[in-house]
Amino acid sequence: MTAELPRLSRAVSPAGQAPIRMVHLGLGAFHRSHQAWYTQHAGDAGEWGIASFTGRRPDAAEVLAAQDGLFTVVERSDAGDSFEVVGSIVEAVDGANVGRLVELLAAPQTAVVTLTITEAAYGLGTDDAPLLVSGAKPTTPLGRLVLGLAARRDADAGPLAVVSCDNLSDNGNVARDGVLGIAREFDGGLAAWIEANVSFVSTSVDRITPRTTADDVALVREKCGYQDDAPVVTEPFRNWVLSGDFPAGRPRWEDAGAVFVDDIEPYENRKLWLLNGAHSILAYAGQLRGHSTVAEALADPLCLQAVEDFWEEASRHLSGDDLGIPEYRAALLDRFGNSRIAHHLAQIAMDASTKLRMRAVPVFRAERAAGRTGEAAARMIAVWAAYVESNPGLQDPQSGAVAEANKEAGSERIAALVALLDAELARDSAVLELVHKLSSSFAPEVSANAGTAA
Ligand code: CS2
Repeated sequence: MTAELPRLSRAVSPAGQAPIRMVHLGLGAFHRSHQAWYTQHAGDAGEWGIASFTGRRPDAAEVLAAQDGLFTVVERSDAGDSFEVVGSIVEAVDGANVGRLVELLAAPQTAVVTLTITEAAYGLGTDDAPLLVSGAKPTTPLGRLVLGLAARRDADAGPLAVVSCDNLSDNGNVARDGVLGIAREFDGGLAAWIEANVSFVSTSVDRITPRTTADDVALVREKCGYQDDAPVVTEPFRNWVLSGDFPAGRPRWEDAGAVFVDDIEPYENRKLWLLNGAHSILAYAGQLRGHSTVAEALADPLCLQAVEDFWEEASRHLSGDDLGIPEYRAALLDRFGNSRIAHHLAQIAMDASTKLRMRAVPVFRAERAAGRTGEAAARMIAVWAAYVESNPGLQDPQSGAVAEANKEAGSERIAALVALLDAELARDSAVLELVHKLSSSFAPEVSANAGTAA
């Protein structure tokens, strides 16, 4: 029998309720451990409340709304856990409530829109355009954002900043292109207004945040003495690098450690290649070898070697002493090895065709342009190819095309998969041969347990 405990709320944990000046699209665990955490720790946090909208489902908003937007951040290190209630989300909203989004974006005091809508959501938005024109409610995050920006223009509510926090290189410009593509279809005047009034800020975001589990909920209950149905477990490490203008102001995130730079590209590449690239290698190679978490895969010498090899290749294209690549790599080994954080490889494996385009392709191309084979980058693609052969149902924005590729065999299959990542690489027979050769190197028959079954 579990005792009746009070639900987490502003009555249980008195937190000031800041006025809404930020809107977020993509209310999930990462948003809560990152942008919401940074906003809570800004020196002027009392002036910056967040209205956060879910993506596809209302669930996360319902759970959070029932506890006044409050949730517990559990920072988990090897040394133990620490608990903090975060109160910067003052309104949690079902993403389908486009009316509320429109209302908030039309309000002059709204100054910043942050996005964690996943890499896969930045398509050209061609599906959205007719929906907007016909007056029906858009269902994609960028479609909804465009509708909100149209309302802002109509209300003459002034400029604002859109801040992409998804793991894409040049994410500010990618967001701008996506938004303008939809806006142009909707109304040419709107696109011109957006170009003149909306600043698209690029950022590199980092904080490893696995999905919340029932055990996490039970732990918070036991340690904190209240019922929180939406805690978030994360590592102590966090990083946020931003580049761009905030024409209507922003929270003082620098007080919480955020860094503002003129040229973000080296920081983005460092994070996308070294952290996310290693994650993708571990996701496919690790699962092929029977592992389920990042820490388990990293403890397998074959997987670790594949990561180290990739880091060698990637590091050649990351210049600048202030990037501190050796320290960054050493820190990553520590972070990945934090076995108290159960970061599931299956979660990282999803949406590969978008992720590998950012994580493997640039290094592969740079290595080949320098006259080398790019074998370690090729291996990242190869282990994905091997993984989708035995796991054809893997979630992917191009799942139809992956299924088509899987109907082919041998090098034809590899060619079709590589074509989903990069047309030029797919035309290079040496590339295809290399990826094909490597795709059997982590096959299930050489799994970690293969030699032990006597
Ligand atoms: C991961 C990222 O799921 C994935 O693709 O590589 O979510 C990663 O954990 C974060 O970018 C860490 O900041």
